[in-house]
Amino acid sequence: MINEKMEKAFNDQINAELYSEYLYLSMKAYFETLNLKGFVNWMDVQVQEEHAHAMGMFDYVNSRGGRVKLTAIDAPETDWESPLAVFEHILTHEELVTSLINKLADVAEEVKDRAAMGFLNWYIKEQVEEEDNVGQVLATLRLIGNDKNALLALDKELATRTFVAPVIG
Ligand code: OFO
Repeated sequence: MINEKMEKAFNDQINAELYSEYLYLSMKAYFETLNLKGFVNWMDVQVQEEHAHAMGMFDYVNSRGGRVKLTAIDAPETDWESPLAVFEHILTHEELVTSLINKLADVAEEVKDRAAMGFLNWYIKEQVEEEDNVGQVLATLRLIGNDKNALLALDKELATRTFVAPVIG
């Protein structure tokens, strides 16, 4: 049976992951307005990944005899100045999520929930990957500057990203 404090911390993180899903969906809508379909695709993969992150915890709480309690999801931003501004926002956001996952792991340690500690290792590694993926696109966007052809080339590249359902835990 899951500890009450641990259960609450997981529920908070489920909300944060669903907020991430919502944020990327909003960014997808923004890129639709620019007709940059590769960026739209990249966001779509991100939306699916965030959903999987939330559901991984949803299923885990249930498997430990806990109770998932969903709460209101904050409204995400809807407008950005440029694709670069979007990716700067994403990096800041993912760094925040990394700190939230680390705090969740701290709770697991505090309540001596070894099973949860093991489970959360997957998320800790995933955050390294998330920040790296975003950082790579961000670095390219910084190089691109105002070069429209280079932006379209990047858009083509981002169109190739595909979603692979993660095996969590
Ligand atoms: Fe769930 O990793 Fe991004 O937010």
